[in-house]
Amino acid sequence: MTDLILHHYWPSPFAHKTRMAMGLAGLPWTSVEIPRVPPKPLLLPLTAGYRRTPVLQVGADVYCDTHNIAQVLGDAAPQAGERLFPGPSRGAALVLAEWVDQTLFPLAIRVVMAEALDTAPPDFIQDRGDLYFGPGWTPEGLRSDAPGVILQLEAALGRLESWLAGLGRCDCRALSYGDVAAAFIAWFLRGRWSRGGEVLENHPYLCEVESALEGLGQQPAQQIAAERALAIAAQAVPQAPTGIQRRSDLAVGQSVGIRPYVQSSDPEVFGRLRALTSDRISIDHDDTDVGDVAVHFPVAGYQIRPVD
Ligand SMILES: N[C@@H](CCC(=O)N[C@@H](CS)C(=O)NCC(=O)O)C(=O)O
Repeated sequence: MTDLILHHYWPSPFAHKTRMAMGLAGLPWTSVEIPRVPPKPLLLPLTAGYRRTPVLQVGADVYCDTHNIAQVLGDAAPQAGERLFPGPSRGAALVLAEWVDQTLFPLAIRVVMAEALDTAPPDFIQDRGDLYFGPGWTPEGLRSDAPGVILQLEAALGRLESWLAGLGRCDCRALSYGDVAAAFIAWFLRGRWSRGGEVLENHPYLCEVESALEGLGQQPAQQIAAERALAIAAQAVPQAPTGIQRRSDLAVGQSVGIRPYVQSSDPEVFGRLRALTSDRISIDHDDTDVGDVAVHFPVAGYQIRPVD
């Protein structure tokens, strides 16, 4: 398989989830470091404007969102699939990953951001507030909600702990992607919230999977400059299949807009529909810096619409 190139920055929790997944899968990868806040002039030509982190590039195929990326990693090599999704664990792992992202992460980011209000650079706070909380959020509201949000976070962590306690892992006795999806929240809270370490002490199963995954390592095989990654895309041709594999009024080649289905400042991304399966939307995009690329999004959590 062509190199797996991860566009990321080290403090990103979602990137850490993907780095842990590659460590668990035993897949070598190439690192491209990107800025933490826009503009991201050496990333957006590849993604048609999607600005979140991480993004996985495989030649001229560009995969946005960790859910999408997890499936690519699972398919990258036979042993990678078995390591990420051992036995029958795939469904449980992916369902848990979605619950963590939709329920647990929104609570964790509120707690972390409320604490960071006084210390992080104002442009960073503004950018992340708009991205995660949507229009109309205020620092005062974030701060005054924090005590109740902490209670909700602890309740959700308790639920996660009881899930892990069943087998000592997310879904089977071996580590799986479900454990990765749980462990990155522990990594995020431990590193970015002053009470994170203390709260996690009450969650020994979560701490156990976190330390087992940290032990597998997350270092890249090599690091390259973003310009080099753009050149790799320019020299490659998208490999992903084309076609509509499900009932839909959309047609291949039609112009579409796609954006995360949440209240946020994410820009809508435009392109020509390349493929639609039950869990992936792919668009064709061209840019003077990279030529033709295929940009892939998950169906779950993203809204697609025809554009005239
Ligand atoms: N649903 C997305 C969420 C990704 C996400 O929110 N990532 C954060 C970083 S941890 C982000 O994009 N922050 C803004 C940025 O990097 O510009 C995924 O699973 O990949």
